Amino acid sequence: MADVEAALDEAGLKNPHVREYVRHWAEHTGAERVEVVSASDDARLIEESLAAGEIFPAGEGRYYSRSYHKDTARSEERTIVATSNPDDAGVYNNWRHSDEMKPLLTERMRGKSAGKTMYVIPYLMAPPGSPLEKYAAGVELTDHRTVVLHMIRMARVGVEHIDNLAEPESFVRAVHVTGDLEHLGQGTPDDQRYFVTVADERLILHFGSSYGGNALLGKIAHGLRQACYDGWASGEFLAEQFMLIGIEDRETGKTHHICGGFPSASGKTNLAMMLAPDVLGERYHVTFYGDDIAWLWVDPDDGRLYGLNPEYGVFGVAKDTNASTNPVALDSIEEGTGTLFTNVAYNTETQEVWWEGKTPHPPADVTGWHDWMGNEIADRSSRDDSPWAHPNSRFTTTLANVPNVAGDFEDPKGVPIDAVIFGGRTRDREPLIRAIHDVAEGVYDGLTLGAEATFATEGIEGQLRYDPMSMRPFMAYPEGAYAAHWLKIIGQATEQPIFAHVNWFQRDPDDGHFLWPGYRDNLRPLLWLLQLKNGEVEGRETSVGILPTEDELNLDDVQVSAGDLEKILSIDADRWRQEIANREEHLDLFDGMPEEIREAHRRVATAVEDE
Ligand code: GTP
Ligand code: SPV
Ligand code: MN
Repeated sequence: MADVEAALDEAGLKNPHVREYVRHWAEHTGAERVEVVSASDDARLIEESLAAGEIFPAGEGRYYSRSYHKDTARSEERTIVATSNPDDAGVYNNWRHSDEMKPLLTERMRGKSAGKTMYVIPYLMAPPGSPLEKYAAGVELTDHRTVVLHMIRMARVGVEHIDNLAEPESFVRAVHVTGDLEHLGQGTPDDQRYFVTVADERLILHFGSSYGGNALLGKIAHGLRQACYDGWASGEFLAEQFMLIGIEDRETGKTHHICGGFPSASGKTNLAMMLAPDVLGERYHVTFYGDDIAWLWVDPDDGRLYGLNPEYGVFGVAKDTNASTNPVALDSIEEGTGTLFTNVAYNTETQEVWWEGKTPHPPADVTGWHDWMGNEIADRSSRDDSPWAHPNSRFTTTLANVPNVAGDFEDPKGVPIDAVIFGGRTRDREPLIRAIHDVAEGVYDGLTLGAEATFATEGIEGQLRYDPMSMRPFMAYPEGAYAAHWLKIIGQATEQPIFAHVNWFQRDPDDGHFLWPGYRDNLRPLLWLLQLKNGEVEGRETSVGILPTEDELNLDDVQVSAGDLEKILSIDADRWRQEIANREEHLDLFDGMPEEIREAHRRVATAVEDE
């Protein structure tokens, strides 16, 4: 049995509620040792992980890890929000009663950390001093050292974050037990995994994965699911899967802030790290605030909507990251940054890493190269053209490494929001950008965000589905109440943001090429949106919003054909009429959708009918 008291004393961890929680779970999971972690332990933990063969060097000051091959993405099916109130059941939150889930998870975790170290990770999901700080403190317990290394990069980690709480018992209890990954029946009818947030007890119990959102509990389970619930229960804020950027105009000296939701693996990190196109680079500079989560609240003093990033790092998709798509990302993960790569391809001789799209072709000399599962590329049959890296392979780096991180990214208040955008992978229908003036229509637009699912979730890549506000996998309470809460929070703002829908992913139906070059060029439609808000351009009214005219959009040096441009700046009325019918069905799924949202739908439907 672990000497829990000694470990807690040694770390100087005094909060009696935290001590009791650690004691309880150490005993329950049968952990052999307990160790309290602070960010300053990183170098030692890295050494231990290297020595144990859990991670490998990937050049100077960078590391590589591989997860179990059936454990590479979030599982939506196995993810559950539990409470004691059946009214909390929504369409997407997979609600179950806590009386059912807590005993089930408790049983599943019993004795499962035997022989292992249980790491105690006190963390804070907010800049210190934030008005939302009381929702931000948590303690993750995990029996997986690589999870600790990730948490140190992704969250503010240290005993100081939980020892001086205004309400010492009020921290999120986040328990992660890995289990025997080789015998959990991932994806079979006998799947043993469970990822449960007991939202009304602020208790997170995740069993059966050591990957990403299943295991880094500060990020997805707390920062999104739990915070989504807390924001609603308290009536104080929104927690959304949103990126958050600043666009600085060096000519006017003004910075505007835009936040927005795109479903998993649909471009948030890339947008947040955007380097302005060369021709616009003298004038505009994009600053990074957040790439995956924003907490939004309204300051009654100035009536503005504020957004803050609760995270401290980036867990980014590797695929297609290269010097032309995202040079900022490459700088953020260069040697010496402490970056951890997961499930990319790895060269055991040179310690290099590679992923699809890093270079146009894989390395010609395959000596030493291994695919993400650890199989030697040289041993492959010539018919095997499966990717070297897993499509959901990732890099983990801390915000301090991101060259365009905003100077005030740790401002406890966050930053005032000028625009809210929604987008996703939509191969047709959605134009490059359409601005929405009315707030109810903006919220309606987010709720009816339809896009293709990606490899960030197991088993559903490419399926077109609705993903309200990009929160479908993280929704914690019923959608009707969620819509009402959005209207309430946004309604508190006296200076409201402009809403817009964007799409970088429209494709040619014949050859499948993307009609818009995307990435750095995505700044152009955003600049237009800010100009529209400031009354500098007028755009063109359509049934589904205001579109830029060709001359309003700055297109200097853009590689786009006239035909493709015309397509992404126009509305396909027939396709939209079909979409309205689908939305009708989608909205009918939800109980208690506010009348304002239904009205917005009717207005858009009538306009589309007349288009
Ligand atoms: P999560 O971390 O899963 O929430 O994803 P995310 O929304 O941050 O997505 P990310 O920016 O990591 O991008 C996911 C994938 O989309 C990567 O493979 C990118 O290369 C690709 N991508 C991002 N932006 C664009 C774009 O403008 N055009 C095209 N064609 N692909 C893009
Ligand atoms: C997502 O899937 O939306 C992510 C990655 O941001 S994970 O942390 O795995 O959820
Ligand atoms: Mn995400």
